[in-house]
Amino acid sequence: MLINKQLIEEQNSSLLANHKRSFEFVAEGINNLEEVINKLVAFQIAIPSWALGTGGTRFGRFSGSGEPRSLEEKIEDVGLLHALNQSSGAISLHIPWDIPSDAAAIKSLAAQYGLKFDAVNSNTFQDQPSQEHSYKFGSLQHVDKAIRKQAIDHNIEVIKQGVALGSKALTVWLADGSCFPGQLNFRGAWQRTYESLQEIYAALPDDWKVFVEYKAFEPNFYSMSVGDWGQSYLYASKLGPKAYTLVDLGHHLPNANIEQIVSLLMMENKLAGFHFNDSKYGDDDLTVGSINPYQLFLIFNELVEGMDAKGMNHATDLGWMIDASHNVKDPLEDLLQSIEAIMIAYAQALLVDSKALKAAQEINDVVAAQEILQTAYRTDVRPIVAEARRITGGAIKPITLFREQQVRKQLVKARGEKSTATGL
Ligand SMILES: [Mn+2]
Repeated sequence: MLINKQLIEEQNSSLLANHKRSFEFVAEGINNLEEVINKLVAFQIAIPSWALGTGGTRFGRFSGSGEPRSLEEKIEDVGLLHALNQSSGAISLHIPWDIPSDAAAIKSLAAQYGLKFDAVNSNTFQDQPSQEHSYKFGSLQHVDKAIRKQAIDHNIEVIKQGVALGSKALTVWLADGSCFPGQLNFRGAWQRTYESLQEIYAALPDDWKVFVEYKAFEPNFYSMSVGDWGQSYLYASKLGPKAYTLVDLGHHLPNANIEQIVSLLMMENKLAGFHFNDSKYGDDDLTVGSINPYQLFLIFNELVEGMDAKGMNHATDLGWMIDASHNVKDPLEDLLQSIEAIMIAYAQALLVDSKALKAAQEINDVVAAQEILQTAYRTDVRPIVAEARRITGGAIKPITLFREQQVRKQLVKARGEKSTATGL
């Protein structure tokens, strides 16, 4: 379903007087207001095709209702989010969960909703019914050459699917690793993974990138073949200029300084982009900003500082994706919250007085440095983010509109009480 533009306008006009008041109150203290709003308008975050249904845990999955039953319906859902917030103008597909039967038709359907295709994701972490060999003991790292070949061929197939959709990057996340000491020779596993990645790299079109995503643990609990940013960086640097490191916020050991990782990867031109989510303990895939919004702000602070130092375009030079999905919320409301959290953190980072911060750092004024960062972080930028949505035709209050219009109820009516998102 499409959200009627008129409904958005009607809701906005009923909220306009209050909105203007809070907007003007914050806006008064911001020198570069126009620039901040333009940057917020340009900033788009890709929605993963696997986040549109209710996520499961390893203990089970409680399906929601009215989940998208096909790729077409997933695109429809992302279109709905984008109509509401004007900030989710891209979709990231997971192959083979979402193989388009007719790429041209899917591409034009997405275009109707104003959506582009972000990075395509391969999957060698589970066996598909049709496949010959099992990935039980790994894919690109496997000791058996035939299994490595199957995994390489799959990645090349994903690139082909992505080319047909106008995507420009392949994300490789490997579940490969070992669960027990002695199971793997670390150098052997590294070398085999590297050689497999080289073959995939060779199949990339000229204007494509490959993102090597790392994860500290799970599903393997002793070693992961791409376990941290150092290992990913090693692969990416040896592979060549089209290979980058992808940072998934939930893929670190507890208390890792992610903002420092981001800063250094950017310094070396090896940061691909993000999978946003939040976590308390491990790879919890919780709503972005739900646990640690200050960390999210600090990451954006490094991003803005680092991108500006290199003259990068915030909106287009890195890949911005959500990778979160959970059990207990309506997935669309969850995604609206995640996008809002990202936009808030980005807006706050744009407010940091970077000159004053640099000056404080030069004289070791630790107190002033903290004050500068926290002044930006403690600014309530929600009206600024809402204004960026409003002027582009989005809703001042997306979740309220989603609820008032009983969007989920309409989706259930169209798709059924017991529809389960494909791939989940
Ligand atoms: Mn991820």
